[in-house]
Amino acid sequence: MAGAGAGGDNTRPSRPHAARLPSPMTAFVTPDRIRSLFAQAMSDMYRTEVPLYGDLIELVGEVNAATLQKDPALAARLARNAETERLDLERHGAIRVGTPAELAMLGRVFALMGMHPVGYYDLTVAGVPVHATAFRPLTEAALAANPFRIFTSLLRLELIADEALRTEAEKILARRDIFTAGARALVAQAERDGGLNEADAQRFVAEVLETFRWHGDATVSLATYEALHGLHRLVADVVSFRGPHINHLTPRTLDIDAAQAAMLERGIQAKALIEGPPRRAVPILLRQTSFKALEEEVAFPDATGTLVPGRHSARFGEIEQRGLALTPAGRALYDRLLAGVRQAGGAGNTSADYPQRLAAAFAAFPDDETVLRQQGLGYFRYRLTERGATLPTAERAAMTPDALVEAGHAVVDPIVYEDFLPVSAAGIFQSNLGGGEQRAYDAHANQEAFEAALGKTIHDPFALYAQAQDASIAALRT
Ligand code: OOG
Ligand code: NI
Repeated sequence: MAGAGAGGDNTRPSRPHAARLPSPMTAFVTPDRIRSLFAQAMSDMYRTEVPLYGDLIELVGEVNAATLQKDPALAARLARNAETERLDLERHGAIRVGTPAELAMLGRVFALMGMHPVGYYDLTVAGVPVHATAFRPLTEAALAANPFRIFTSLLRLELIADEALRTEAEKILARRDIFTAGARALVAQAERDGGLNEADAQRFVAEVLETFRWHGDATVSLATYEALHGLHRLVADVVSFRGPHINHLTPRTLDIDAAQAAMLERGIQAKALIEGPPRRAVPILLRQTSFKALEEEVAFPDATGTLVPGRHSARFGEIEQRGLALTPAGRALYDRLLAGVRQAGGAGNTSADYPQRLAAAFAAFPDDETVLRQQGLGYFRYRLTERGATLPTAERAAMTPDALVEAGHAVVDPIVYEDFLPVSAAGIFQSNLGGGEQRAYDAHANQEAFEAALGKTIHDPFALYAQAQDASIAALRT
């Protein structure tokens, strides 16, 4: 399924190259190391490209420090789940690619960084002609090392009814190579040899970074851009440039309401509404807010090669707060309550009373950790207390996880949601594409086609959370 250096599905700290000879000249670095280098390089690049992102990082850092200081129980919980260190590093980004070949190559690039496709997202239901996956680390150890993820969308040109324009878009995409020759060579080398040494890993990251860089000059004429834009803003964004520029990088905050207030205080034009569930005592899944895409100057070549000035909006800022990962039962309840609120309002989440209606609907969602656990709505990680660890193994093994918790022999913490939400993602797409644009596509989810394009199977997120929970339960008994 995953390519070379993938890091595997083990739940212990991964030592994928332990069997190789540790010669200092050839020793391979771990995929975790390459991902950390990459995440840092992306963050540094985006900070210079979009200075507002740097402001956002600072703001979130301040909010997180204040939140941890006010809430020692939360601080202790993060510490015991190896989340404290990763918090300051934690980001997700998003890109959009145009062809199956581009997606397949990205899948190989990300595999070398220990980032694998998890979850399938169909955005056509929200009028955006793409489907997507998130490339992310799979195991608890890899997530703790660096949880960097990239939400990756593939354009579905087949949904474009205008045949002439669709053919033209296909031709334009066929002409470009979004990867440098150096990146291609290093991917081939790593797959052949089974890894990269430190120097090659650094070169690899520098080469790969080029794929995600912003280009202020388009590859198409202004007229072509406008025609593509007429199909959908997103089509213009994907087709008109040399590569899939990173369109946002999102830090994780521990208190999104405080961060949202701080953004508005500093004059950052945050989106009016936070996507996802309402504020609760037990945060669930994912809450996100963004600020609008920047209008950027772009130079479009005319037929003679002369550059003609124009504008495009692509890049924006976003922050998110992550909570409990829900089981299929919990997720079904979430989806049902959210759909009810959105339908009742008639206009999605744009009406003024949406926050009140959202909160009212979610009164039906238990908001107590013990109840959530007992009703099987969320995934939890169990851990023996010091006292529990002194119990004879046979005695421990005879007790259920719940009985161990009740007797004070084990503590239990929510497993954090590491993925995305299709309705929220659609809201993010809509807001940064310029608001009210809604199209109806006569399409349906097509995970098979996406996987065929990618050349890999998508991991089921629920299975990964269940694996983490089960491993923690098994550890209570050993
Ligand atoms: C991706 C939007 C989805 C999220 O956080 O849900 C996303 C895009 O605009 O390309 O990033
Ligand atoms: Ni995002």
